[in-house]
Amino acid sequence: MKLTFRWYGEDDPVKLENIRQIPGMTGVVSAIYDIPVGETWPLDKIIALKENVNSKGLELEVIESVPVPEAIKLGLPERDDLIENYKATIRHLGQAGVKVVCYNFMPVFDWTRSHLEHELEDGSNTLVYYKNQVDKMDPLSGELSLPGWDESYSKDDIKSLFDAYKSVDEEKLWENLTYFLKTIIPVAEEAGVKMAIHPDDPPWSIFGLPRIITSEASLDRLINIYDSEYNGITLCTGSLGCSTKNDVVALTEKYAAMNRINFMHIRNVKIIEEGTFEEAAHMASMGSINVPGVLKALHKHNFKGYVRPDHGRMIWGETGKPGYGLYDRALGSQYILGIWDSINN
Ligand code: DNO
Repeated sequence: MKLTFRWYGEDDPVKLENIRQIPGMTGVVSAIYDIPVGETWPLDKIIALKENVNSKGLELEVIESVPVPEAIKLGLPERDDLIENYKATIRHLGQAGVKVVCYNFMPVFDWTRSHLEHELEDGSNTLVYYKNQVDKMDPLSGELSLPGWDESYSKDDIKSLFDAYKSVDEEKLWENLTYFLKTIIPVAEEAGVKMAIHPDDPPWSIFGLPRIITSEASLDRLINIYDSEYNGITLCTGSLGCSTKNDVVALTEKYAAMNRINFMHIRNVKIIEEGTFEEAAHMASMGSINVPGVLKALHKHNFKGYVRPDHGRMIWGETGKPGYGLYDRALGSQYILGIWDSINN
């Protein structure tokens, strides 16, 4: 496996120099953040990003994310032009040596939590999802501000998006995803860029919007849309594993054997009850995810792909992007490598 670390560019309080000092870290996972969603990423910008990362002794082989515009998810007439732009971005990424693109197909909201700084007993803080609190939130109030959104929507934008999604149920969303993948994957194959869909986080419908990448059945359906290793998965242990319905070790085992895991996100979550969870340190006993079991499954299938420690808590007084501080993710990376080394030896 190749261990990587998510980095949000020059504005990230975590610096490339720090990432470089984490033992075993081969590269960063990043994106171009100042191009509006839907536009083609220019080759020169991608190359400048890559050169900057390389100059600090790190690789840039994984992009997370190239966001999919809502019009593609909604299947609006302008989707064809937007898909052309997306294809051009994939070609440019391939030319710059990028090997994997992580993306998602979640309507309107990316990952969603009820609190971003929930204090734990040890004084650290973490991201949590309490069902009873999310159920009370009103996305149309204009007051919601959650992490992970690739766009900041105004109250009016949100309202019109919710209206537009009234005619898109799960089946329609599958249809639109199918249309997208059938056009994109042949280009990804040519460009040498493996696509890796991120599961919905959490893996259930929120605010009445459809969510479809939630389970083994949906991952099976996804990979069967286009039979190619370029049409693969980001197996995110925390997103899938916050539902008791998903056995992430079994899922890792299955899709690693099929060579469809193009990217691994390793995160631990503690399920309080179905629908409610707290994010936890990577060590297995801190939460509900059997991280060593996941790594053993990857190892068994000789996994050579990219892995990143996903969300960490905020510890040692660090402040920054929720889930994406330096310290706890660095600790998580060493837990992952420790397990990997012990399997190897
Ligand atoms: C959360 C991330 C997601 C992910 C996107 C991929 O921390 O894993 O925001 O980057 O869903 O498109």
